Amino acid sequence: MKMNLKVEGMSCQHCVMAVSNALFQLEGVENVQILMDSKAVEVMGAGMSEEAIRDAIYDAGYDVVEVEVE
Ligand SMILES: [Cu+2]
Repeated sequence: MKMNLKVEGMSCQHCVMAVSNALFQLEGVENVQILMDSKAVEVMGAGMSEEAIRDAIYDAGYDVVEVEVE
């Protein structure tokens, strides 16, 4: 399973690490790829919860503006 998110608010490598760390704490998340310039966050894994992913990113201080599940 793969989710493509668009996340607002990431402005440096610290932000990228914060989002990445928050996602890796979640159940089912196996890999995370972030392209800061295009605000793209790709989350790969099995049995992931979209709600948990949204909450984790929000709690880290960023906004999810789009989610596409592949
Ligand atoms: Cu930053």
